[in-house]
Amino acid sequence: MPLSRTLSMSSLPGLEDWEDEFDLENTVLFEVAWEVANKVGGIYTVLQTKAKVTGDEWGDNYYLVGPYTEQGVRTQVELLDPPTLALKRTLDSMNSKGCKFLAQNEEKPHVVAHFHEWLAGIGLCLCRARRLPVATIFTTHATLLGRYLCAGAVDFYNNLENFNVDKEAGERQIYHRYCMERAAAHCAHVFTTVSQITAIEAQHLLKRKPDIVTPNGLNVKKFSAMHEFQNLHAQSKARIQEFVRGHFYGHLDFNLDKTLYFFIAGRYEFSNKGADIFLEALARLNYLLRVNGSEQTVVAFFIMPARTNNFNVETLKGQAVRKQLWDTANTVKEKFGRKLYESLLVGSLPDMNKMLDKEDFTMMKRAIFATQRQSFPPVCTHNMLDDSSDPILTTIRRIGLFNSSADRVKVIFHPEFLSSTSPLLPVDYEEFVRGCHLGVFPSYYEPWGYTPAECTVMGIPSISTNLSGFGCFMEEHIADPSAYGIYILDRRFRSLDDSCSQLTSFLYSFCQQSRRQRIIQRNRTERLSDLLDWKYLGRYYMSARHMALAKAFPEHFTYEPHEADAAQGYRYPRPASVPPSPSLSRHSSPHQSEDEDEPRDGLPDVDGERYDEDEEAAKDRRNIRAPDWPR
Ligand code: G6P
Ligand code: 1S3
Repeated sequence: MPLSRTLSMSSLPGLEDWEDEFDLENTVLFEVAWEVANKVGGIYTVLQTKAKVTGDEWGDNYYLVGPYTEQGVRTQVELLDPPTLALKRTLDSMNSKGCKFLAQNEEKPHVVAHFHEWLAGIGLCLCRARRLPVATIFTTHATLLGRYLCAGAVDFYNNLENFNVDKEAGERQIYHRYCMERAAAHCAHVFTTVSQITAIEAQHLLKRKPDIVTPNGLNVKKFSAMHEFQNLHAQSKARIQEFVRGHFYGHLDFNLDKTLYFFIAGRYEFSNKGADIFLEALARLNYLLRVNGSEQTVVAFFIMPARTNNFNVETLKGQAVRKQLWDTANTVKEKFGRKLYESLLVGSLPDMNKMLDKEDFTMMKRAIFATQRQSFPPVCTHNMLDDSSDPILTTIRRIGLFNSSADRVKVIFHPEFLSSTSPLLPVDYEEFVRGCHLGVFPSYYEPWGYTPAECTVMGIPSISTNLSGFGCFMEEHIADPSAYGIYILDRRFRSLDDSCSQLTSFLYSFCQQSRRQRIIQRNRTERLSDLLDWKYLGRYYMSARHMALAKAFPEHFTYEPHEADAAQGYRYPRPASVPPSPSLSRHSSPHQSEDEDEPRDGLPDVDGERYDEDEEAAKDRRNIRAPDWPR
């Protein structure tokens, strides 16, 4: 009796549930990676978020294999006895022989072993070399050589087919690792990668075309009401504002209500992740906002870990000064309140001249005095070990974004991942993203790119590129991405300078949106989250496993190739009731204030039309054209 499984995506308009019938009885799945319960980078996110859908499909027959780290075991692993006799015997045998294994027992299950990245790929090569009866899959999340080539000054995408791969790998002293990666790709029954653009790269650099593209998904948290995630934005923004109040003490001459928070985050690969072009665009944005007399201020955060020896004194002082002001205000408020209360108790209105005494004024003056500072607010929150050669700091020095009063764009480089226990900015990454207005990820090398995807599921607009897997995926599946707050920068067919101008124009037009337009746009962004849910994207991994089983055990399994292509041609429709770009839907009056912008009862007015979020979403569903899949 075949096990049947349905991937439900009923909230994606036009995309039907995906019924899958595949006999998984007596079949076991091992997923092997260096990042199992070991938080290093994006692959950890893939495995951790995917675990639920994979567990739903495979139940107790799903095993994740990773490195043993004390920290990982303490914080992420629940120790259990082996659930089956077969596994117990295998583990006992491994222990007694110093870790030699794979699958030898009487039950002889069909084993699928899925290896991620070259580090784990060596296991795959050994499986094949020893002719173990295992269906193997190799997924690369980036090619080693691609990452190295892009980090140098190489016109990568125009020369993909021309690289002498052995020579290039040798020159970069990664030949041994490159060979392992290439061997794993070739040994695997099924070779997959995370995006179409990386598939092309792999074809040229690893010399094998991936069989299936397995895009990365997320676990999407569903809110019962739209305003819930909007409220979270407001709450998290308030936490960021508190930090900004402290960081810019003595220079708080800008209106926090008209301040936008942009950010870039990720592995510190300066040009691969696009920090270079982002800084350049910020300098241009600063100029545009200044010459146009804009009231908006932008605070741009760079969250990229670098070598430091802790927070710097000036940054810590900023938060201490803010706290002191807060404490002073509270002390005075309490004294004031007590006097007011005493006065009311005896039935008289207080004499306002006697409400504050000399001591109160002295205390307040002292607190104000502490906010005097001779220097600009720091651009970096930490003491950097490589301060003079750090690429972000070097560029900031060159473009002169020093957080002066005249600057409309302020920069804060936080060279450490965020944590809710930080004395500086006590928020975790998710809370930080929710509080920001725009994520900016103008990567040059980005096989997938989880950062913009995370923004999307939290309803925060983002900028990605047509050189990132995420950007290409969204471009393919959404009729009008920018209307949904998904801005895709062209880094493929334009010069660096032209891309930078395009990025500047994205940033500048974002700054010109009213609060109401931002709220509407966030609603639309959040609506796309289903597209990035593993409940939908998990189907590609299923296909890869089925294909591997069919190749390794053809007498038991057959594979229907159309499964993998089931969603090709699917396009999420353009929002039904509004112009394609939010920058086109302006106020009828130029004098409308931010306060008037707030949508009342969820029914703001857009270009004279009444706007209703639910109505718009419903129209989207009605307007969807029949998808032309499967092909
Ligand atoms: C959410 C909240 C609103 C708040 C708004 C601020 O939508 O529900 O109460 O006014 O965020 O938006 P902004 O884009 O200005 O941060
Ligand atoms: C890689 O991690 P990275 O940031 O070094 O794998 C991630 C997960 O597949 C992917 O999202 C990212 O683009 C790759 O670059």
